[in-house]
Amino acid sequence: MKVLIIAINQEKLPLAVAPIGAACIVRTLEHMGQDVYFLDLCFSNNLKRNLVSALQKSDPDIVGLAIRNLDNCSSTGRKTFYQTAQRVIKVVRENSNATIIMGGGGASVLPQELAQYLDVSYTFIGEGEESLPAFLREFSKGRNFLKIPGLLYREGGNWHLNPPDFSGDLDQYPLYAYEKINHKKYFEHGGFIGYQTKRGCPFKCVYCNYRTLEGTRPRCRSPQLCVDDMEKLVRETGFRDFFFTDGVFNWPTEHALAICEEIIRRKLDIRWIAYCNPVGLDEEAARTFKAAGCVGIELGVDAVTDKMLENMGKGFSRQDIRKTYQALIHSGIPFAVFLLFGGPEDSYQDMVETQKILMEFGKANAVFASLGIRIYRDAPIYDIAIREGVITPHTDLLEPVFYISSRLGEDAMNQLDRLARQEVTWSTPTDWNSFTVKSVQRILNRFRVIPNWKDIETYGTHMRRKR
Ligand code: B12
Ligand code: SF4
Repeated sequence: MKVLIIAINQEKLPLAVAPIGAACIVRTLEHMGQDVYFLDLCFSNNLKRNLVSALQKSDPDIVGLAIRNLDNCSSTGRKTFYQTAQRVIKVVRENSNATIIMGGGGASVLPQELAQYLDVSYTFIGEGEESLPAFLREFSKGRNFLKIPGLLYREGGNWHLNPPDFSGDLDQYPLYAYEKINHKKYFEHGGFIGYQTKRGCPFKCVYCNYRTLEGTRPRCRSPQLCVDDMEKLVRETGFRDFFFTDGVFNWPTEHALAICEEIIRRKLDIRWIAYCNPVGLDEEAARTFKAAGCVGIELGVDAVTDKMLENMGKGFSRQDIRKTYQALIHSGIPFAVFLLFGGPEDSYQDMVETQKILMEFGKANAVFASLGIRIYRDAPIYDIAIREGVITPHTDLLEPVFYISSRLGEDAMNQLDRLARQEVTWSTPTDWNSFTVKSVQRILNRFRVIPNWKDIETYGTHMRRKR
């Protein structure tokens, strides 16, 4: 069977993200002995021509769409991307008889909505290393899809959804097909070598849907294998800047530390950035991260006041945030703090207090404050939004719907903007969508300033969009 995998991700700012999920699928298929072709549309200037040419070359029986993003999850300056998948499907259907399947982070978050909108009969939720091979075996033989984990499929006009399986052992999976990715191009657009050290997050943040994508039990790839892979990626690609794509890199802490110790032991000369959580990010962890090449931490704090930490389900305390601030400041690792306002019962008072408390803790290189929670069906916020009448069970969530606490008035975004303007390192989506910031990002990407937020203090006041 011939399979063509198409990576659909055309968002290039703040940085272009290499399609490592699609490349995992390519490698899995190669290991099965399938004829597999790969097309990455990220830098395509002529989608139709590139598609037609790939279809002619590969003559596929199956076309697999890797859909990474549906939208930018931003309540202000909203952008949706799923229409690109629709354009791709139109060209595929006009130019081949292949069966279309789809997967990826974007497809997994709202599979029913997307499958119906795009009229695609097979959608994979979550990871594909086990489910896709199982599907292909059934596809060519019995066509009994009942046991394929995480598959949403249409049979006789009815939709069936099999629960995903999160028991796969990451040590058994091969390294993704890195050689199929044009790393040079991604690096020119601020990109990194993406690398995943684990799947699964045990935290219960109110807005998060990662349990559907990866499960809730951390499954770690052994530190030795991770560093073997990283050595190989450096050697084979010639690049050395990594982004750990784990939802929380520093949890379980022992795993993150073991990877860092292995990097240090092998003297692997890399630079890396990761998403971290204040739980367990203490002085020792920060020192070890720095020694292992960490050049930036993106700290998912979201809330700071006791009430909002509780309501956002964060699982850490204000004291944990304070300790992590101190540890990062002492270590000298640049860090950016991400805040998400608008959660249940959030108020202007909480916003003001949040800024005051964080400024008392010290200075982060950047604070990114956004407003409004993108509602997904399988995130805890869904039930709250139903209860409060923000949505009904019939609301179409493909076109993004945001939860914003009713205690914040119509003017919430302006209030947040005004607050952010009081601190030079703070910014909001109003700034990120401005022409000036986009131009600055392009320049920083071009000169490979990483992380691209580390010097915001020097240009922060100029990036404010005039209101
Ligand atoms: C790390 C990450 C980032 C990093 C990426 C860093 C880097 N250099 O790689 C950064 C911070 C840059 C980022 C940015 C954005 N991200 Co992001 N990101 C993630 C995260 C946490 C991991 C993605 C990843 O690389 N996973 C590892 C790979 C190996 O797994 P995978 O891609 O899921 O692939 C597996 C399966 O999906 C499946 N699969 C994949 N393709 C296919 C195809 C077929 C045919 C099949 C069968 C299976 C299959 O098999 C693969 C192997 O198991 C996910 C959430 C998550 N937990 O998955 C969000 C996520 C993908 N991001 C999301 C979004 C929205 C964005 C942004 C648009 C946010 C913004 N406002 O700017 C930007 C877009 C940037 C861009 N240019 O694309 C959303 C997408 C959903 C949506 N609503 O659209 C997600 C799902 C988070 C969420 N909110 O739910 N992101
Ligand atoms: S937001 Fe981060 S810490 Fe919270 S549940 Fe999701 S992945 Fe885990």
